[in-house]
Amino acid sequence: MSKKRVAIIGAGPSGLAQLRAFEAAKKQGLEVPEVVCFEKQSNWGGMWNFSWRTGVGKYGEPAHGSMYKYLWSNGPKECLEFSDYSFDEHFKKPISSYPPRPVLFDYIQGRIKKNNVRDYIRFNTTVRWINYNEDTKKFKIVLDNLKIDKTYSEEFDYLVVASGHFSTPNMPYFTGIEEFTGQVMHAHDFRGADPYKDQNLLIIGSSYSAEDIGVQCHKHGAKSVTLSYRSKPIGVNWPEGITEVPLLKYFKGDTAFFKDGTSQKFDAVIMCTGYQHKFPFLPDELRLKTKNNLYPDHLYKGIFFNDTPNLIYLGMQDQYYTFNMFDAQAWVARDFIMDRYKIPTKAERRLDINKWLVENERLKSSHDHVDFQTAYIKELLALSDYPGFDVDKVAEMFKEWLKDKDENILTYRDKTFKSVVTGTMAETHHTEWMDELDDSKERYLFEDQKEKALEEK
Ligand code: FAD
Ligand code: NA7
Repeated sequence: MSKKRVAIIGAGPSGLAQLRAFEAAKKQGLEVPEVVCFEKQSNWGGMWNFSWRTGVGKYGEPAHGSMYKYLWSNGPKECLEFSDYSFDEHFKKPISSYPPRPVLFDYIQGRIKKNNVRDYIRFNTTVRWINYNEDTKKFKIVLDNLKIDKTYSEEFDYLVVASGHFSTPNMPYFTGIEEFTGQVMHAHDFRGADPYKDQNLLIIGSSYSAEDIGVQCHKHGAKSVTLSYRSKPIGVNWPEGITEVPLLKYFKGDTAFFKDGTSQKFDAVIMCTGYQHKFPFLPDELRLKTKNNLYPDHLYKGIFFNDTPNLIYLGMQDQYYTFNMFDAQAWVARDFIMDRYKIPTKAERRLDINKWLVENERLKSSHDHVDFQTAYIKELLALSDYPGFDVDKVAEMFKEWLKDKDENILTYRDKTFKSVVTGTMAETHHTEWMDELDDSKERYLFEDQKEKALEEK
């Protein structure tokens, strides 16, 4: 009998987790299916693979990246640590709790390089379209090899969609915006704070992107940052130079008018208004339709598409937990594909989904959100042999992180946490975050040694 074939779309942290899950099974001596991962970019890492490009990539595909220069982890690294590949194993020394993007990218790559999975990835390959045949139970995938400009198709028994959901902007309209005299763009196209030095900047939105881009621009010399919220303000203790105002009503020339009757002139506007779950390669009946939330409907255990469970979605939730959640999901998906984990009937699956949806509706505070996702992770961990970790301790760290941000949004990244994987206490970074303008791996990892060597000379 020929081997089952599994297609994975995307070689970001979720797709790589899936590859790693199969490698782990192979190392245990189990026979694994044939796995092929399709990645439209020329390298792995998804969001963490920084690109200066905006608009389209080299081959005219929509640019995936939304990350920017000077991006530092927005939560403690101890909350996302792989439980089968610790920070200690990778860096060989304790590092701080909030590393910059290149350092986390290095960590992601470390685990994957240790397992020879690069061979399973077809880079520069876009998944263009998918059809599912109900009779043969196979997915026909139409692919574009971007480098040689060639379209072809292949058939698979399982499809894992790991294409991310923070890439297609949600871009609202505001009256008069077309006449605004400065630059208007979405956070997806933000590539660093430098252009906003000495500018008066308006940011629309009150979630992670608004908070972080606002703080980055303040740090790198914006004259003022004004955050405009729709539902509720972020409400932390903002430093002088950053203010929050209610929602923007309209623009007139370079002036923005807000709901509370105030107005102000601005040089630039950044819409930090979130992203759309967008799957242009999937037909209606296979497409996940959801807003960004902690439990998207139609996904049993947060991953199996209920109408067609051979279709698996990874990482589609709003995220407190990231890398370790993708791992926990990928391990369960692997066991289902390898017939080691059985799922109940469609009706039973629906009841289970509904239970989570009802619970999700009840959540009020950020602490409730953390507890909800923690319960979800625990459920996943019980279903596979992904190495367990102290999820309750991680939940405590998330709550500590929320408190730290409330107290001082400019210094929370100077705090340190203890790993639940190794017990190692993080180091204090050699430079306070507000004074650290260089986010390179070299400076982050080796600057203190360089300084010590100079002192000793
Ligand atoms: P992605 O990383 O988005 O990867 C998806 C991959 O799929 C990409 O490589 C893409 O090229 C590929 N792809 C998409 N469509 C196709 C197609 N049709 N054909 C072939 N390939 C395709 N998380 C944290 O833990 N800490 C942080 O500090 C943090 N900061 C963030 C900051 C920003 C600005 C953003 C946008 C996200 C941040 N995140 C952070 C969350 C981040 O999204 C996750 O950490 C992680 O990258 C999600 O992994 P993923 O594999 O699900 O998706
Ligand atoms: P989020 O977390 O989905 O937040 C989107 C924000 O945009 C949220 O504050 C919304 O306000 C706001 N929004 C959406 N539509 C509008 C309109 N029409 N007008 C005003 N405000 C609006 O996206 P982020 O980009 O912040 O974060 C995504 C990821 O990037 C995250 O995982 C980080 O790690 C980095 P609401 O509260 O709904 O009223």
